[in-house]
Amino acid sequence: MFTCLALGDLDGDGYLDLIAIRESPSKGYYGKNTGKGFFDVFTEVSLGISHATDAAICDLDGDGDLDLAVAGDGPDGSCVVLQDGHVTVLKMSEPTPLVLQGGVRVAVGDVNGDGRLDVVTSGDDGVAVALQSVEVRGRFLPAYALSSEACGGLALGDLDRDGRLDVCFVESATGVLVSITGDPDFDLLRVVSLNGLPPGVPVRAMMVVQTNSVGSIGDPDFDLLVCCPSPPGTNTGILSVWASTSPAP
Ligand SMILES: [Ca+2]
Ligand SMILES: [Ca+2]
Ligand SMILES: [Ca+2]
Ligand SMILES: [Ca+2]
Repeated sequence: MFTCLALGDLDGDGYLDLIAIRESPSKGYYGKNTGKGFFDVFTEVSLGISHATDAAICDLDGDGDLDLAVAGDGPDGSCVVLQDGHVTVLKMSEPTPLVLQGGVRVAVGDVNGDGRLDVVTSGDDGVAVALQSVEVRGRFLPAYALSSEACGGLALGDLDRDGRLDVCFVESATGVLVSITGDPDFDLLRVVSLNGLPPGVPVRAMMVVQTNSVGSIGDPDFDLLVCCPSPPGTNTGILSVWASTSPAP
């Protein structure tokens, strides 16, 4: 079963390519966009983990080539796969497991403001962050937990506009939406903690949006969209909008 599709111009030819993640057996596939309306033969990308569920495409090590961060909720957790030099045929390095970091969702962003991208995952074991090493680009430190509750959804955005990315997720059992600074120097400070979702409802997806960019709420704050699937036997899901109305700092 395929669990994730992600787009990025991995070979740098100007056309968006495709990464597809299959959970079991756990594999990644790269489809090169030919630029003629279809994707070329899918080639396998080694992930080295079981139960891969989600992928983010980003230039993790800052060398100009797009890389992969992949969430996995098997015993060997998540991984990163760096691109090995800019070549005409995609060449990925051996996957590197992320220590102490499982999950079903993955996001990439610089959560501690050091200019290096970090990897965040969320899932039944909680939310974890692996900071990128300041000494060695592309190497990630053992993860630390932002929450040890079963969590759904994952999105990064600077909700309080203090210049640092915040990590947003829902603690599933209580339905509490959390936005927390991902920087360990800030002692896991919760920027926002909101009740409102029914306890126990799974979260399918979460986005941070700046709604003034689509003209609906009309202020420059970042707002959150949370999407929950329909409960069994019903055809009504939940789409929650958490609109920030805080004044400009
Ligand atoms: Ca391409
Ligand atoms: Ca790279
Ligand atoms: Ca960082
Ligand atoms: Ca912030």
